Amino acid sequence: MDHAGPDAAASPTSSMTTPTAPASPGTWIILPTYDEKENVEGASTAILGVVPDATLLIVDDNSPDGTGAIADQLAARDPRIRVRHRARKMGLGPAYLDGFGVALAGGATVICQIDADGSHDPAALPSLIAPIARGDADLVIGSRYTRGGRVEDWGIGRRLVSRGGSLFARTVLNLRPNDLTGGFKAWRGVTLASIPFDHVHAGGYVFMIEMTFRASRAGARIAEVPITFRDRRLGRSKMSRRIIAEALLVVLRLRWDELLARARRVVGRR
Ligand SMILES: Nc1nc2c(ncn2[C@@H]2O[C@H](COP(=O)(O)OP(=O)(O)O)[C@@H](O)[C@H]2O)c(=O)[nH]1
Ligand SMILES: [Mg+2]
Repeated sequence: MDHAGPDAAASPTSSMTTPTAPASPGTWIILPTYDEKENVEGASTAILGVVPDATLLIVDDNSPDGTGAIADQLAARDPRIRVRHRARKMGLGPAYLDGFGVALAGGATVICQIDADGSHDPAALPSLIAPIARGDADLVIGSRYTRGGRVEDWGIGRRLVSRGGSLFARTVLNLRPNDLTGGFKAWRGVTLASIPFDHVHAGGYVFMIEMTFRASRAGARIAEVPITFRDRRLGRSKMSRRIIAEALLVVLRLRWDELLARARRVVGRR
């Protein structure tokens, strides 16, 4: 894949130890926001402090608290920041797909996903980007559940949902990564572009699982790098029972559809 070429050339292998990422003009960071007025500026500053030549795309679902207007002010001050405004809250999955589409159309070669609430430390971005720039992986998961990864501050309920959801999806979908529910990831642009977005079922957070599943089945090389996840200090989580129920159903449906397609192929061959 010649996509690894320019990135690899621009990235000395010593980049792992430097505080900022290697020169990465093709890198886009997608930051979805819904009611993050206390967080959006701090997150943007922290991200661009670590990857100064990346493009930061904030995807806001018309947050009632005015996050979108704050994002516009940030973009007016800094040409590296762009804002995608969506008409209303349509869920995290569609917000990400929208952002991915904009990034790919803008020529992104590496696309990162990160939460706006400080749970994902931007300082880890170089370690997520490096395996892609080196040509060793197509999708890198910032992982809480691999050796060296951690979760801080979450109560037992939230830990169970996250860890249990990962285990459930891993078993049902027969996937290798340990952290399937996290939202801190880096993608090779061409890998993301090879996934047909209009087939993606996910409205809510099951999007994280579904995209890793689709990438894996498409033959992507997936790596996990350890991260420390911290609960948000400001604002409120948008996680809900509905989102958890959707995740269970979508995981089962993905497997069901796959088995059905396989059975049809066997019958078709007869
Ligand atoms: N654009 C958009 N962003 C969302 C939506 N739901 C959640 N987010 C953002 O996605 C990120 C993760 O959400 P969060 O509530 O922190 O989930 P948690 O960390 O799993 O509790 C945050 O940056 C949210 O602002 C949505 O419907 N649309
Ligand atoms: Mg969060």
